[in-house]
Amino acid sequence: MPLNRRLALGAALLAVVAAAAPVSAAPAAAGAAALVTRSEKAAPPAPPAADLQALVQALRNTTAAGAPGAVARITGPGGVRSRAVGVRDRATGAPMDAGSRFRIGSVTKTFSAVVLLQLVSEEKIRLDAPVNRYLPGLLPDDRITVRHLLSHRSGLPDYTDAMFARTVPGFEAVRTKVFSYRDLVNLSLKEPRTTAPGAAYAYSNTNFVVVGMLIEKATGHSVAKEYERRVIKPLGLRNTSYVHPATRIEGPHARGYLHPDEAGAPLVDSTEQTVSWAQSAGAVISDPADLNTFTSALLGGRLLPARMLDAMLTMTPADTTRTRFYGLGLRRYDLSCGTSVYGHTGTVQGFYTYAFATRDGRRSLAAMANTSNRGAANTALGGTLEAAFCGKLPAPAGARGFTVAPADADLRERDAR
Ligand code: REX
Repeated sequence: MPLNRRLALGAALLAVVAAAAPVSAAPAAAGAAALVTRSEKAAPPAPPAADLQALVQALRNTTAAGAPGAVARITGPGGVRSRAVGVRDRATGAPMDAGSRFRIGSVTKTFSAVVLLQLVSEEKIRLDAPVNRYLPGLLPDDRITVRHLLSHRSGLPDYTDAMFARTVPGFEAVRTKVFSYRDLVNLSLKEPRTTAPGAAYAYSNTNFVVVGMLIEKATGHSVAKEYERRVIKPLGLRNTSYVHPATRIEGPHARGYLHPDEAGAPLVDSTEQTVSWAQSAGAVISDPADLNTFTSALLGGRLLPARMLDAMLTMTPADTTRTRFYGLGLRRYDLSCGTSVYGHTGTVQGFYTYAFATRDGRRSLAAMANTSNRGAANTALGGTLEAAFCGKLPAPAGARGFTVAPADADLRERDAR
Protein backbone atom coordinates (compact mmCIF):
# COMPACT_ATOMS: atom_id res chain seq x y z
CA MET A 1 0.00 0.00 0.00
CA PRO A 2 1.46 3.45 -0.87
CA LEU A 3 2.66 5.47 2.10
CA ASN A 4 0.14 8.29 1.72
CA ARG A 5 -2.71 5.77 1.69
CA ARG A 6 -1.29 4.02 4.76
CA LEU A 7 -1.07 7.38 6.55
CA ALA A 8 -4.62 8.23 5.58
CA LEU A 9 -5.82 4.86 6.84
CA GLY A 10 -3.92 5.30 10.10
CA ALA A 11 -5.41 8.75 10.57
CA ALA A 12 -8.86 7.36 9.87
CA LEU A 13 -8.39 4.61 12.46
CA LEU A 14 -7.18 7.12 15.03
CA ALA A 15 -10.16 9.24 14.20
CA VAL A 16 -12.51 6.34 14.88
CA VAL A 17 -10.85 5.69 18.24
CA ALA A 18 -10.99 9.38 19.13
CA ALA A 19 -14.63 9.55 18.13
CA ALA A 20 -15.56 6.52 20.20
CA ALA A 21 -14.06 7.90 23.42
CA PRO A 22 -16.60 10.58 24.29
CA VAL A 23 -19.47 8.18 23.67
CA SER A 24 -18.25 5.53 26.08
CA ALA A 25 -17.39 8.23 28.61
CA ALA A 26 -20.92 9.58 28.43
CA PRO A 27 -23.28 6.66 27.93
CA ALA A 28 -26.32 8.85 28.48
CA ALA A 29 -25.25 10.86 25.46
CA ALA A 30 -27.85 9.59 23.08
CA GLY A 31 -29.30 6.34 24.27
CA ALA A 32 -28.83 2.74 23.22
CA ALA A 33 -28.73 3.37 19.49
CA ALA A 34 -26.05 6.05 19.83
CA LEU A 35 -23.46 5.83 17.14
CA VAL A 36 -20.70 8.15 16.17
CA THR A 37 -19.93 7.07 12.68
CA ARG A 38 -16.79 9.06 12.16
CA SER A 39 -14.66 11.60 13.90
CA GLU A 40 -16.14 15.04 13.62
CA LYS A 41 -12.79 16.40 14.72
CA ALA A 42 -10.50 15.02 12.01
CA ALA A 43 -9.77 17.62 9.33
CA PRO A 44 -11.64 16.42 6.23
CA PRO A 45 -10.24 17.02 2.75
CA ALA A 46 -11.36 20.29 1.16
CA PRO A 47 -14.62 19.70 -0.72
CA PRO A 48 -14.74 20.01 -4.51
CA ALA A 49 -15.30 23.52 -5.87
CA ALA A 50 -18.89 24.72 -6.00
CA ASP A 51 -20.57 24.59 -9.41
CA LEU A 52 -22.71 27.66 -10.04
CA GLN A 53 -24.40 26.25 -13.11
CA ALA A 54 -25.42 23.24 -11.05
CA LEU A 55 -26.64 25.63 -8.35
CA VAL A 56 -28.89 27.43 -10.82
CA GLN A 57 -30.10 24.06 -12.14
CA ALA A 58 -31.07 23.00 -8.61
CA LEU A 59 -32.98 26.28 -8.16
CA ARG A 60 -34.73 25.83 -11.53
CA ASN A 61 -35.68 22.29 -10.53
CA THR A 62 -37.19 23.81 -7.39
CA THR A 63 -39.38 26.26 -9.28
CA ALA A 64 -40.28 23.55 -11.80
CA ALA A 65 -41.49 21.52 -8.83
CA GLY A 66 -43.87 24.27 -7.75
CA ALA A 67 -41.97 27.00 -5.86
CA PRO A 68 -42.64 30.56 -7.08
CA GLY A 69 -38.99 31.42 -6.41
CA ALA A 70 -35.75 30.01 -5.00
CA VAL A 71 -32.44 31.50 -3.94
CA ALA A 72 -29.06 30.23 -2.77
CA ARG A 73 -25.99 31.96 -1.40
CA ILE A 74 -22.57 30.38 -0.96
CA THR A 75 -19.75 31.86 1.08
CA GLY A 76 -16.27 30.45 1.06
CA PRO A 77 -12.62 31.19 0.50
CA GLY A 78 -13.57 31.93 -3.14
CA GLY A 79 -15.88 34.75 -2.04
CA VAL A 80 -19.63 35.12 -2.02
CA ARG A 81 -21.81 33.81 -4.82
CA SER A 82 -25.58 34.00 -4.91
CA ARG A 83 -28.15 33.01 -7.47
CA ALA A 84 -31.93 33.40 -7.57
CA VAL A 85 -34.70 32.27 -9.88
CA GLY A 86 -38.42 33.04 -10.04
CA VAL A 87 -40.28 35.59 -7.95
CA ARG A 88 -40.38 36.63 -4.34
CA ASP A 89 -43.85 38.16 -4.74
CA ARG A 90 -46.39 36.65 -7.10
CA ALA A 91 -48.66 39.71 -6.95
CA THR A 92 -46.03 42.26 -8.01
CA GLY A 93 -43.79 39.90 -9.97
CA ALA A 94 -40.77 41.17 -8.00
CA PRO A 95 -37.86 38.80 -8.68
CA MET A 96 -36.46 36.58 -5.94
CA ASP A 97 -33.19 37.96 -4.62
CA ALA A 98 -30.57 37.10 -2.06
CA GLY A 99 -31.36 40.20 0.02
CA SER A 100 -34.79 38.87 0.98
CA ARG A 101 -35.71 37.96 4.53
CA PHE A 102 -37.85 34.90 5.19
CA ARG A 103 -38.99 32.52 7.91
CA ILE A 104 -36.26 29.95 8.58
CA GLY A 105 -38.42 27.39 10.43
CA SER A 106 -36.42 24.77 12.24
CA VAL A 107 -33.06 26.40 11.56
CA THR A 108 -34.28 28.23 14.68
CA LYS A 109 -33.55 25.00 16.56
CA THR A 110 -29.83 25.50 15.96
CA PHE A 111 -30.08 29.02 17.41
CA SER A 112 -31.90 27.59 20.46
CA ALA A 113 -29.33 24.81 20.87
CA VAL A 114 -26.46 27.31 20.75
CA VAL A 115 -28.05 29.43 23.47
CA LEU A 116 -28.79 26.38 25.61
CA LEU A 117 -25.26 25.00 25.22
CA GLN A 118 -23.83 28.37 26.20
CA LEU A 119 -25.89 28.07 29.39
CA VAL A 120 -24.48 24.56 29.91
CA SER A 121 -20.94 25.86 29.57
CA GLU A 122 -21.82 28.57 32.11
CA GLU A 123 -22.97 25.74 34.41
CA LYS A 124 -26.50 27.12 34.61
CA ILE A 125 -27.92 23.91 33.12
CA ARG A 126 -26.55 20.34 32.97
CA LEU A 127 -26.93 18.37 29.76
CA ASP A 128 -27.65 15.06 31.47
CA ALA A 129 -29.88 16.41 34.21
CA PRO A 130 -33.62 15.71 34.15
CA VAL A 131 -35.64 18.51 32.58
CA ASN A 132 -37.96 18.35 35.59
CA ARG A 133 -35.09 19.52 37.82
CA TYR A 134 -35.39 22.95 36.18
CA LEU A 135 -39.10 22.87 35.32
CA PRO A 136 -40.60 20.86 38.19
CA GLY A 137 -43.53 18.68 37.20
CA LEU A 138 -43.57 19.83 33.56
CA LEU A 139 -42.83 16.46 31.95
CA PRO A 140 -44.48 13.15 32.80
CA ASP A 141 -41.16 11.31 33.17
CA ASP A 142 -38.20 12.35 35.33
CA ARG A 143 -35.87 10.35 33.09
CA ILE A 144 -36.16 12.84 30.22
CA THR A 145 -32.93 14.84 30.16
CA VAL A 146 -31.92 18.09 28.54
CA ARG A 147 -29.78 16.12 26.07
CA HIS A 148 -32.79 14.01 25.10
CA LEU A 149 -34.61 17.20 24.08
CA LEU A 150 -31.73 18.52 21.99
CA SER A 151 -31.23 15.17 20.22
CA HIS A 152 -34.96 14.43 19.69
CA ARG A 153 -34.81 11.38 21.94
CA SER A 154 -37.28 12.42 24.63
CA GLY A 155 -40.23 10.46 23.23
CA LEU A 156 -42.43 13.57 23.55
CA PRO A 157 -44.90 13.49 20.65
CA ASP A 158 -45.00 16.29 18.11
CA TYR A 159 -48.21 18.28 18.57
CA THR A 160 -47.86 19.70 15.04
CA ASP A 161 -48.77 16.31 13.51
CA ALA A 162 -52.40 16.71 14.61
CA MET A 163 -52.36 20.50 14.24
CA PHE A 164 -51.43 20.36 10.55
CA ALA A 165 -53.05 17.07 9.57
CA ARG A 166 -55.13 19.20 7.17
CA THR A 167 -52.64 21.67 5.80
CA VAL A 168 -54.58 24.87 5.00
CA PRO A 169 -57.34 24.59 7.63
CA GLY A 170 -54.68 23.69 10.19
CA PHE A 171 -52.64 26.73 9.24
CA GLU A 172 -55.60 29.13 9.15
CA ALA A 173 -56.67 27.93 12.61
CA VAL A 174 -53.34 28.99 14.15
CA ARG A 175 -52.00 31.78 11.96
CA THR A 176 -53.03 34.57 14.33
CA LYS A 177 -53.06 32.53 17.54
CA VAL A 178 -50.74 33.17 20.46
CA PHE A 179 -49.84 30.06 22.43
CA SER A 180 -47.91 29.88 25.68
CA TYR A 181 -45.14 27.29 25.77
CA ARG A 182 -47.24 25.38 28.26
CA ASP A 183 -50.21 25.30 25.85
CA LEU A 184 -47.96 23.60 23.29
CA VAL A 185 -46.51 21.12 25.79
CA ASN A 186 -50.03 20.29 26.94
CA LEU A 187 -51.07 19.55 23.35
CA SER A 188 -48.16 17.13 23.12
CA LEU A 189 -48.94 15.45 26.43
CA LYS A 190 -52.46 14.63 25.27
CA GLU A 191 -50.90 12.02 22.99
CA PRO A 192 -49.02 8.82 23.84
CA ARG A 193 -45.27 9.12 24.03
CA THR A 194 -43.39 7.85 20.97
CA THR A 195 -40.46 6.14 22.74
CA ALA A 196 -38.99 5.62 26.19
CA PRO A 197 -36.60 8.45 27.14
CA GLY A 198 -33.34 8.07 25.21
CA ALA A 199 -34.47 5.03 23.26
CA ALA A 200 -34.68 6.38 19.73
CA TYR A 201 -34.54 9.45 17.53
CA ALA A 202 -38.01 10.83 16.82
CA TYR A 203 -38.15 14.41 15.52
CA SER A 204 -40.52 16.54 17.57
CA ASN A 205 -41.08 20.28 17.81
CA THR A 206 -42.12 19.75 21.44
CA ASN A 207 -38.47 19.17 22.37
CA PHE A 208 -37.42 22.63 21.29
CA VAL A 209 -40.45 24.28 22.86
CA VAL A 210 -39.19 22.88 26.15
CA VAL A 211 -35.68 24.09 25.26
CA GLY A 212 -37.18 27.59 24.98
CA MET A 213 -38.74 27.18 28.43
CA LEU A 214 -35.38 26.09 29.85
CA ILE A 215 -33.63 29.12 28.34
CA GLU A 216 -36.22 31.48 29.82
CA LYS A 217 -36.11 29.75 33.21
CA ALA A 218 -32.31 29.74 33.47
CA THR A 219 -31.81 33.33 32.30
CA GLY A 220 -34.98 35.06 33.48
CA HIS A 221 -35.20 36.59 29.99
CA SER A 222 -37.24 35.93 26.86
CA VAL A 223 -35.66 33.76 24.16
CA ALA A 224 -35.81 36.86 21.93
CA LYS A 225 -33.44 38.66 24.29
CA GLU A 226 -31.09 35.67 24.60
CA TYR A 227 -30.89 35.10 20.80
CA GLU A 228 -30.14 38.80 20.49
CA ARG A 229 -27.43 39.02 23.10
CA ARG A 230 -25.75 35.66 22.53
CA VAL A 231 -25.97 35.19 18.74
CA ILE A 232 -27.47 38.03 16.72
CA LYS A 233 -25.48 40.90 18.21
CA PRO A 234 -22.08 39.18 18.55
CA LEU A 235 -22.25 38.03 14.91
CA GLY A 236 -23.67 41.34 13.64
CA LEU A 237 -26.69 39.63 12.02
CA ARG A 238 -28.59 42.67 10.77
CA ASN A 239 -31.48 40.85 9.12
CA THR A 240 -32.18 38.26 11.79
CA SER A 241 -34.93 38.65 14.36
CA TYR A 242 -37.37 36.88 16.61
CA VAL A 243 -40.54 38.92 16.67
CA HIS A 244 -43.09 36.51 18.15
CA PRO A 245 -46.03 37.12 18.22
CA ALA A 246 -45.86 39.91 15.60
CA THR A 247 -47.12 38.61 12.25
CA ARG A 248 -45.21 40.71 9.73
CA ILE A 249 -41.77 40.22 8.24
CA GLU A 250 -40.25 43.69 8.34
CA GLY A 251 -37.90 44.99 5.62
CA PRO A 252 -37.30 43.47 2.19
CA HIS A 253 -38.66 39.96 2.24
CA ALA A 254 -39.98 37.09 0.18
CA ARG A 255 -43.65 36.27 0.39
CA GLY A 256 -44.39 32.66 1.31
CA TYR A 257 -46.85 30.46 -0.59
CA LEU A 258 -48.36 27.33 0.88
CA HIS A 259 -49.52 24.47 -1.36
CA PRO A 260 -52.95 23.17 -0.32
CA ASP A 261 -53.39 19.40 -0.07
CA GLU A 262 -55.95 19.43 -2.88
CA ALA A 263 -54.30 19.07 -6.29
CA GLY A 264 -54.74 22.15 -8.45
CA ALA A 265 -56.04 24.39 -5.63
CA PRO A 266 -54.53 27.90 -5.66
CA LEU A 267 -51.50 28.69 -3.51
CA VAL A 268 -52.21 30.36 -0.16
CA ASP A 269 -50.16 33.45 0.70
CA SER A 270 -48.94 32.48 4.17
CA THR A 271 -46.43 35.29 4.73
CA GLU A 272 -48.09 36.88 7.76
CA GLN A 273 -48.49 34.65 10.80
CA THR A 274 -47.48 34.60 14.46
CA VAL A 275 -45.56 31.29 14.16
CA SER A 276 -46.64 30.93 17.77
CA TRP A 277 -47.13 27.21 17.10
CA ALA A 278 -43.32 26.92 16.78
CA GLN A 279 -41.65 29.72 18.81
CA SER A 280 -38.20 28.49 19.94
CA ALA A 281 -38.64 25.48 17.63
CA GLY A 282 -39.10 27.54 14.49
CA ALA A 283 -40.02 31.26 14.57
CA VAL A 284 -36.78 33.08 13.65
CA ILE A 285 -36.64 35.33 10.56
CA SER A 286 -33.33 35.71 8.72
CA ASP A 287 -31.75 36.11 5.28
CA PRO A 288 -29.18 34.12 3.29
CA ALA A 289 -26.18 36.26 4.27
CA ASP A 290 -26.95 36.04 7.97
CA LEU A 291 -27.53 32.28 7.76
CA ASN A 292 -24.15 31.85 6.06
CA THR A 293 -22.52 33.92 8.80
CA PHE A 294 -24.30 31.92 11.49
CA THR A 295 -23.43 28.41 10.27
CA SER A 296 -19.84 29.39 9.41
CA ALA A 297 -19.35 30.98 12.84
CA LEU A 298 -20.87 27.99 14.63
CA LEU A 299 -18.77 25.37 12.84
CA GLY A 300 -15.77 27.69 12.97
CA GLY A 301 -15.98 27.55 16.78
CA ARG A 302 -16.92 31.18 17.32
CA LEU A 303 -20.18 30.60 19.20
CA LEU A 304 -19.42 27.72 21.56
CA PRO A 305 -16.44 26.40 23.49
CA ALA A 306 -14.89 23.30 21.83
CA ARG A 307 -16.41 20.93 24.39
CA MET A 308 -19.91 22.18 23.67
CA LEU A 309 -19.42 22.12 19.90
CA ASP A 310 -18.19 18.52 20.23
CA ALA A 311 -21.36 17.64 22.13
CA MET A 312 -23.44 19.29 19.41
CA LEU A 313 -21.56 17.29 16.76
CA THR A 314 -22.08 13.89 18.42
CA MET A 315 -24.37 12.41 15.83
CA THR A 316 -26.81 9.53 15.63
CA PRO A 317 -28.53 8.25 12.47
CA ALA A 318 -31.73 10.08 11.63
CA ASP A 319 -32.93 7.93 8.75
CA THR A 320 -32.40 4.59 7.10
CA THR A 321 -30.21 5.88 4.25
CA ARG A 322 -27.34 6.41 6.69
CA THR A 323 -26.66 9.76 5.04
CA ARG A 324 -28.63 11.85 7.54
CA PHE A 325 -27.66 12.29 11.17
CA TYR A 326 -28.74 14.43 14.11
CA GLY A 327 -26.56 15.85 16.87
CA LEU A 328 -27.82 18.48 19.33
CA GLY A 329 -29.99 20.87 17.33
CA LEU A 330 -27.78 20.17 14.34
CA ARG A 331 -28.06 17.91 11.32
CA ARG A 332 -25.27 16.25 9.37
CA TYR A 333 -25.81 15.29 5.73
CA ASP A 334 -23.27 13.08 4.00
CA LEU A 335 -23.21 14.15 0.37
CA SER A 336 -22.52 12.00 -2.69
CA CYS A 337 -18.90 13.19 -3.01
CA GLY A 338 -18.02 12.18 0.56
CA THR A 339 -18.26 15.71 1.99
CA SER A 340 -20.25 16.04 5.21
CA VAL A 341 -22.10 19.25 5.90
CA TYR A 342 -23.64 20.48 9.14
CA GLY A 343 -26.60 22.72 9.76
CA HIS A 344 -30.37 22.50 9.69
CA THR A 345 -33.36 22.46 7.42
CA GLY A 346 -36.54 24.38 7.99
CA THR A 347 -40.18 24.31 7.00
CA VAL A 348 -42.81 26.86 7.92
CA GLN A 349 -45.87 27.52 5.84
CA GLY A 350 -44.58 29.14 2.65
CA PHE A 351 -40.86 28.63 3.17
CA TYR A 352 -38.31 25.82 2.83
CA THR A 353 -34.78 26.53 4.09
CA TYR A 354 -31.39 24.82 4.07
CA ALA A 355 -28.50 26.32 6.08
CA PHE A 356 -25.34 24.21 6.12
CA ALA A 357 -21.56 24.59 6.39
CA THR A 358 -18.49 22.40 6.13
CA ARG A 359 -16.97 21.04 9.35
CA ASP A 360 -14.41 23.86 9.44
CA GLY A 361 -17.05 26.49 8.65
CA ARG A 362 -15.04 27.75 5.67
CA ARG A 363 -17.81 27.15 3.15
CA SER A 364 -21.49 27.66 3.82
CA LEU A 365 -24.70 27.49 1.85
CA ALA A 366 -28.07 29.05 2.57
CA ALA A 367 -30.95 28.17 0.28
CA MET A 368 -34.63 29.06 0.40
CA ALA A 369 -37.73 28.38 -1.67
CA ASN A 370 -40.84 30.43 -0.97
CA THR A 371 -43.20 27.51 -0.81
CA SER A 372 -44.02 24.48 1.33
CA ASN A 373 -46.21 21.38 1.54
CA ARG A 374 -44.60 20.41 -1.76
CA GLY A 375 -42.03 17.70 -1.00
CA ALA A 376 -40.70 17.66 -4.56
CA ALA A 377 -39.74 21.33 -4.29
CA ASN A 378 -37.97 20.72 -0.98
CA THR A 379 -36.07 17.77 -2.41
CA ALA A 380 -35.07 19.81 -5.46
CA LEU A 381 -33.87 22.64 -3.20
CA GLY A 382 -31.70 20.05 -1.41
CA GLY A 383 -29.85 19.75 -4.73
CA THR A 384 -28.19 23.08 -3.90
CA LEU A 385 -26.10 21.17 -1.32
CA GLU A 386 -24.67 18.90 -4.03
CA ALA A 387 -23.94 21.94 -6.22
CA ALA A 388 -22.36 23.96 -3.43
CA PHE A 389 -20.29 21.27 -1.71
CA CYS A 390 -19.75 18.58 -4.38
CA GLY A 391 -19.68 20.72 -7.53
CA LYS A 392 -22.29 18.40 -8.98
CA LEU A 393 -25.49 18.76 -10.89
CA PRO A 394 -28.30 17.37 -8.80
CA ALA A 395 -29.57 13.98 -9.97
CA PRO A 396 -32.73 14.33 -12.07
CA ALA A 397 -35.96 13.73 -10.17
CA GLY A 398 -36.62 10.01 -9.80
CA ALA A 399 -32.98 8.98 -10.28
CA ARG A 400 -31.28 6.87 -7.64
CA GLY A 401 -28.95 8.78 -5.37
CA PHE A 402 -28.75 11.47 -2.78
CA THR A 403 -31.41 13.78 -4.10
CA VAL A 404 -34.15 11.16 -4.02
CA ALA A 405 -33.72 10.63 -0.29
CA PRO A 406 -36.54 12.88 0.86
CA ALA A 407 -35.20 16.26 1.90
CA ASP A 408 -38.09 16.56 4.28
CA ALA A 409 -37.85 13.05 5.68
CA ASP A 410 -38.97 14.20 9.10
CA LEU A 411 -42.09 15.75 7.66
CA ARG A 412 -42.87 12.78 5.43
CA GLU A 413 -42.39 10.31 8.22
CA ARG A 414 -44.91 12.26 10.20
CA ASP A 415 -47.30 12.77 7.29
CA ALA A 416 -47.27 9.01 6.74
CA ARG A 417 -48.36 8.26 10.28
C1 REX B 1 -45.20 21.96 10.21
C2 REX B 1 -46.12 21.81 9.03
C3 REX B 1 -43.77 21.85 9.82
C4 REX B 1 -45.73 22.53 7.77
C5 REX B 1 -42.81 21.79 11.00
N1 REX B 1 -41.83 22.69 10.93
O1 REX B 1 -42.89 20.98 11.91
C6 REX B 1 -40.70 22.72 11.82
C7 REX B 1 -39.53 22.43 10.89
C8 REX B 1 -40.61 24.05 12.52
O2 REX B 1 -38.98 23.30 10.25
N2 REX B 1 -39.28 21.11 10.70
C9 REX B 1 -38.58 20.58 9.56
C10 REX B 1 -46.70 22.38 6.61
C11 REX B 1 -38.94 19.12 9.35
C12 REX B 1 -37.10 20.58 9.64
O3 REX B 1 -36.52 20.40 10.69
O4 REX B 1 -36.52 20.70 8.56
N3 REX B 1 -47.08 21.02 6.38
C13 REX B 1 -46.01 22.96 5.37
C14 REX B 1 -48.31 20.55 6.57
C15 REX B 1 -48.52 19.08 6.25
O5 REX B 1 -49.20 21.25 6.99
N4 REX B 1 -49.88 18.70 6.38
O6 REX B 1 -45.47 22.20 4.57
O7 REX B 1 -45.98 24.20 5.30
